[in-house]
Formats: sequence, C-alpha cells, structure tokens
Amino acid sequence: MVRSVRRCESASDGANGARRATVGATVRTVAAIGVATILVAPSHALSDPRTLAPSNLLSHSRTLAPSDAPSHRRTLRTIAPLAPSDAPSQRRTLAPLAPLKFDSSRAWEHLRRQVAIGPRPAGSAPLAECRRYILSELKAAGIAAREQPFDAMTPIGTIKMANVIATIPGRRTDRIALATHYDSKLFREFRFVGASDGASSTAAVLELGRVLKARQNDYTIELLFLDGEEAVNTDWHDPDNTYGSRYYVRAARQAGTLAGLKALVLLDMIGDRNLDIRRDSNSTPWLTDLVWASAAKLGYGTGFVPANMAVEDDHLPFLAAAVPAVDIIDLDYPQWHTAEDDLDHVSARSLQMVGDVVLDALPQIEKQLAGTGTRGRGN
Ligand code: 1BN
Ligand code: ZN
Repeated sequence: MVRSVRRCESASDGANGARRATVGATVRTVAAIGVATILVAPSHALSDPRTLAPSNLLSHSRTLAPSDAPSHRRTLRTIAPLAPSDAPSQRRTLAPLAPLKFDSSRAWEHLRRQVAIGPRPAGSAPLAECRRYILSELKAAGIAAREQPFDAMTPIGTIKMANVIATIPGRRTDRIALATHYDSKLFREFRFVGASDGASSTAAVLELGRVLKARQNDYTIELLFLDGEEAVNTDWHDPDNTYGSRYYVRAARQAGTLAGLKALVLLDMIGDRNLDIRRDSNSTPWLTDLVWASAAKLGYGTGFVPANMAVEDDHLPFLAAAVPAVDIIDLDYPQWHTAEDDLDHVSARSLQMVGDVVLDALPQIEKQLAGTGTRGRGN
C-alpha cells in the first residue's frame, strides 16, 4: 500500500512500529416516562439570567432508576464553595464557575455509538445515520449546526457528501475551528469500522463542543465534521481525498467568510491505546508548539512525543489558504486501515489526554491570535 507519509523521525523516535463544595444545587426534574432530563444550576448562579442560559445548565439524560424517582432535590455536581465576598449582599460580579472538564466517558460513548453503526463510507446510508447522530448530539448540547451538502467528483463517480458545521459564538466573530473527519474508509475486502480513524476524533470534537459551549470563549468556535477525507480508491492520490475540507475552504472563500477563520485544530486518529502523537511538519509551527507545550504542562509527554513526521490530511486545504493549522494525529497505529481498528485497540484514556490538551491550548491560541495582528493570518 502506498502511504504518503514522509517520516522525518528524530533520534528520540525509537524503533518504528516496535512500540510500541458542594453548595446546594437546585435540581429541576422534567420527567417523562422512564427518562429524566435533569437541569442543574449552582444556587449562586440562579440570580443571574446569563448563567441560567441552557448552556450553563448541566443536562443529564438518563433512565430513571427507582431511587431517582422520589427526590426532585439533590446535589449532582460538586462545585467550588462560595468565597465570603460572594455573599449576596456584597456581590458585584459573579465568581467564575468551576471549569467544565472533558469527560472521556461521554466521548467514549460517542465513539462506541459510531462504531456500532458499522462501516461509514462517504455517500452511504450508515454515514447519513452517523451525521444524524452528530446533529442530534449537537442539538442536545444546545449548539447550532448546519449541514453543508455538496457533490464530490470521485474516481468511482459523483458521491453526495455533507459536512456538518456547528458554531459556538464567542466574544469575537473571528473563528477557531476544531475539526475531524467523520467518514470511514471504504474497504470492500473486510469490515472497517474506524474506531480510531474517524470515530475517535469525531467523539472528541463532540465532547469538546459540550465543554466549550459552557465556557465564555474569546473567539467563536466552529466545530467541523468533515465528510470524504478518505480516498475512495485504496491509495491516497490527489485529488482523491479531503473532499470535505476542500469544499469547505472553497465555499468559505466564495462566501467571504474564510478571512474570519484564524486557526484550525484538526484531530484525527487519537484513540490508539498506545498514544504517541508526533509533530506534523506540515502543520503551522507556532500552533504545534502551543499544543505540545500544553501536553508537556499536563504531563502527557508520552502521548505527545517530540519526533516529527509530515502528514497529508484535512488541514492541507486550510494551510494552502493561509489558515494556520495543526494536525493532531497518531499514525503510529498498527491497526491503521485494517479490520482491527476496533474497540479493542482504542482507549478512553487517549481521548482524555487529547481533550485535556486541546482545552488547555485553546486559550493560548486565542491569546496568540489576539496579540498579533499579522500572525493571525500567517503560517
Ligand atoms: C488519516 C487517516 N489519513 C487517512 N486516514 C490521511 C493520511 C493518508 C495520512 C495517507 C497518512 C497517509
Ligand atoms: Zn484513514
């Protein structure tokens, strides 16, 4: 198989392939038969309409256990105790809510649901089902989303594809995109479910969306679920790949909205149990540096290694359009494009590491973009 990966591995790369307060919370229960949606707001937030926006409520949908039924008041989340200055009589400004964290058990569930759909190649009914799942999860998180349909001319004919574009408004209208592809590669000779290649990053972007929706972000965050990243043919030969990202860039340029996109963070293949993500030398160096600095700060040096490789992926059309971009991808995955890219070879821990790193790096990226008018467009 021809793989267009140029490896520029450093000495540290190792043998390739051989690796190997609780304060009272008011709980409103809207119960239907068997399923409850429980909205939880910390009590100090109740006096402020802003904090009562749906996105600042924790929404749990779960089947009612017998013990759930009788009580409509309970504490579901531990939050930082109120500081004395927060006493109602003295309060001028709100204490910040405890930051929401990336929850890899939620991400894992998103991953599992995609894998349960089965192979999801571009143009297929299962991919349409996957797209409906993404849209319904975004809606449940209170995130506005739209489909961007297009016809892709592929070596096997025209295929109807669709990106999903979701927006979390920030203080600024300029945008930072978090992207993933959600198609899985078509293999006729075996059943390919893409647990890492496709499902893992899609799961992480969904969970990142939930967390970011509950934060006040400086930049508007765009979540991009891109279709048709995978080549339709077995090998990756241009232009038989990255259909969704190329269409997005073309459409944004035509609509005049590309200039507002200041950076792209692409996630791909982040589920590997033995996570070891190399720096992609095609990516924008300052973005890569910020991501790797966050990983080091969080103690995730084993998952984000200092070696380099050059990767062709959905970030290339953005780079070609002068949008700074970083690809966070673990290609050192023996199960890549095999029938074994399945639930047994991915882990929630790897999703957690990548989720934590992206959430830590985002404010640094925002600062970098806000502080430098020129760098915001350069590579
Ligand atoms: C990533 C996941 N890619 C395909 N599935 C892009 C890619 C193609 C990366 C070839 C390296 C080689
Ligand atoms: Zn792939």
